[in-house]
Amino acid sequence: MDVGESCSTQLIDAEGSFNASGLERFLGSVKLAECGLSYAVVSIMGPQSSGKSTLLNHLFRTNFREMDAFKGRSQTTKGIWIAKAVGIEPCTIVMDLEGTDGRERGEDDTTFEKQSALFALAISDIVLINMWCHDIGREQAANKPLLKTVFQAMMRLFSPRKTTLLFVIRDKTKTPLEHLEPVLREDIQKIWDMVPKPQSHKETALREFFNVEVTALSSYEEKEEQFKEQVAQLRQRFFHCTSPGGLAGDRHGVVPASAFSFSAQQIWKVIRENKDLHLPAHKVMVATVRCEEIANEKLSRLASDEDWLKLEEEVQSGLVSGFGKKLSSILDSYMSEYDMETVYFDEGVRSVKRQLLESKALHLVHPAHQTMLGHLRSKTVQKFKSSLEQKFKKGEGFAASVRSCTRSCLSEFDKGCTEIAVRQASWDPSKIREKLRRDIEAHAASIRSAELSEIVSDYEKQLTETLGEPVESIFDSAGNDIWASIRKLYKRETKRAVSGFSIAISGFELDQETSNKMINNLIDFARSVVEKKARDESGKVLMHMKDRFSTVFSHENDSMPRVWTGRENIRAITKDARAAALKVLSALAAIRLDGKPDKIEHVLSSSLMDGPAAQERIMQASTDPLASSTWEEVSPRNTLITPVQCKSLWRQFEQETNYTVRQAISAQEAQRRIRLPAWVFLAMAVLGYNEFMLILRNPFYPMVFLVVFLLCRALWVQLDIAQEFRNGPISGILSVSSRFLPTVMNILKRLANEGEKHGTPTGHQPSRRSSSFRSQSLEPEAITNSVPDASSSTHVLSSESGIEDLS
Ligand SMILES: Nc1nc2c(ncn2[C@@H]2O[C@H](COP(=O)(O)OP(=O)(O)OP(=O)(O)O)[C@@H](O)[C@H]2O)c(=O)[nH]1
Ligand SMILES: [Mg+2]
Repeated sequence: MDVGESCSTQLIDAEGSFNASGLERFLGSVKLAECGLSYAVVSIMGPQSSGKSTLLNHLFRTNFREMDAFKGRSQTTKGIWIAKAVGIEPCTIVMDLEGTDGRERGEDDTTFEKQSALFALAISDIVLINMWCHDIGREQAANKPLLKTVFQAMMRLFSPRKTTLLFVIRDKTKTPLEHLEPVLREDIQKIWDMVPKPQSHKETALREFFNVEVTALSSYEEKEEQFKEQVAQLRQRFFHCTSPGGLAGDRHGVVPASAFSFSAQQIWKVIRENKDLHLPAHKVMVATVRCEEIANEKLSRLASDEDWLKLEEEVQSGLVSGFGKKLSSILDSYMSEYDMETVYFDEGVRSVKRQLLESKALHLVHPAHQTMLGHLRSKTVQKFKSSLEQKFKKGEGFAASVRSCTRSCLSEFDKGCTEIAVRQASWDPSKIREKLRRDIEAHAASIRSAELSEIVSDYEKQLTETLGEPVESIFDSAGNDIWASIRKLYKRETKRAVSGFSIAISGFELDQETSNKMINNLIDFARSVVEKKARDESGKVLMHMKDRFSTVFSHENDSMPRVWTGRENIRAITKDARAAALKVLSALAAIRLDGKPDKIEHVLSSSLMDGPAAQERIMQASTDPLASSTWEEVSPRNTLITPVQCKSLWRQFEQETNYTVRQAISAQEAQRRIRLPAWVFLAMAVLGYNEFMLILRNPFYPMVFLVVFLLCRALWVQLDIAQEFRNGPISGILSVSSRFLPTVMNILKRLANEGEKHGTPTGHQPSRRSSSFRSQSLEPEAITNSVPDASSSTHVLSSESGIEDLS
């Protein structure tokens, strides 16, 4: 119930219920929370109907209910009422207590009296003790039990400060105050001495607990003017009473105004539970609770702060410039609000709660800071990637580029960390920095390995090109010492590649062991190229041998194709050709990159080239050097063709080349048959001289001779007599005789056709055909004298009639 400006409100009712909501409303309306420590609490105690409410209303211009003098003296104020003093600075809260010794509660029920006295002492700076003047010095005075109650209550309070007890003597008589006061103080001392005290306060003087002040007022009923005047004087003492030396000058242990409501509630709760009231502990408790409340309120306001929420959202999508400053200032504003609101609370408590608030607030914003660090880290990694690529492209050494980029990126990261750092926090970004360093190292390592792989593959490609085909060509040319040439090529190209490779990897500053390993790998690769090529060629060894055989067998020393005239020593030529082929077999039997001497050629030559004699030797020696799968002094790794394989290859080779040799022999024999000895020509000249002269003298004979010659020649060509007789005279005669007549007929028919055509306007045509006939008819002779290629073993001869014949 609010009444007027003083907002008089019942704080505790007669049953002892605390009106918390009423108090909150009251404090809100008087704006006590803004006062900090600058407020005073005054309460009044005294016998029932002793004019307490009347005094307070006059002193503080409050509106406490007073007894209506015309209705008799009965209890007016029940419980405890609270109001604000009007016109007094600082803010003064006035409490009007239920009178003591009231007949309404009965003589024995002093519980509420004691509880309210204790409550008033605990929360008031000044307690007015209202007493009748005529009670002073009286043994059975009404104020004695009251004082006893007050002092006993004080023993339970452990108050850290001195409360002012202002004794207000009502209805003062003509006896001056100077005489009354010593008597009153004596009365008070007597009661103090009588009050049982705890051992620690046995000798404690009253003044150590209270400031005792005494004042006297005239009767309000009888001398109202004087009463008002004296009250006005008394009122002056309440102005700025909280200043040092004032009635409420001792501010130790004052609860901050914002905690007044909570503190009062707690005190009343403790009093009702009949527990001792330890005010210092209570003060700490109040500070703890209030500071916690304030801190929680700040934290929840921070969590929903618009600036913070906006910042938090921005952080999700990338780096936010000025993050550290913005966040620090938001946090700062809430921390300083907390500081302001808790300034009057216990220093220890508020600083503990401040730390707690700060740590909770930092906990709230920490994820955003971490996200920022994450952005910073990924941005730095990207920066490192691009700057490394640029530097490397410019031709700076890889290791040097990595070093300088790492240095600059890490220093940029450190700068970024300083920018996003929150002033209130001491978050250590070293873990993220370490992660960043690992990211950078991992990227550098992956680029290093990719670049090195590319270099390796470039040089491997180069080696494949510079060794592969040249090695193949060496095998093809089948020179004198194939492996010496290969070794020379291998050494030259490997040396060149190794020196280029060493320069290319120097920028990576690899340790000696790694670079040596890579160089060795490259050398091994070069070796493997040669070995692979040798292996490939060894798979085609038979072809190489036949090629070589064919080259030697079918060509003269000057590489011209050999024409079998009948004078050649085919046996010797065959032997030479086979020896050359055996050399090829020997070369392809094993890899000889190390240049170690071996006996492969010797073994092959002695076992395969010496013919039956060798076979005989082998039979006698009981051990065939080629009946083995390994070569002496050659490792299996270097073996391309085993001795056993060589033997079977040689057998196959002989079979396939025998045909070529036979062809050569046949050609030679044919040549020999058609050549007449010289004496035949001499005999013919001597014996046929007369006939020859006869023919020369008669011009008809040469003409007939010419015609006969041409006919015979045409028959020779058409019947391919040389070819027919190649398979023996009998089969030749049979074949020629069966084809003789049709051929003659054919020739005559052609001649007739030619003659007919000769008579027509385009008669020059036959002569051309005839010359063509002649020129073509000479060709087969040359062809039949050449030897077919051993490798193909199939030779196609083209005759004038267009018939294809397999020889
Ligand atoms: N004799 C005398 N009577 C007074 C004085 N002041 C007030 N009264 C009268 O005493 C009666 C009680 O006044 P209240 O102010 O209600 O007294 P109270 O102590 O608040 O009474 P409770 O609240 O019931 O304990 C009223 O009739 C007043 O007129 C005074 O100075 N002298
Ligand atoms: Mg009253």
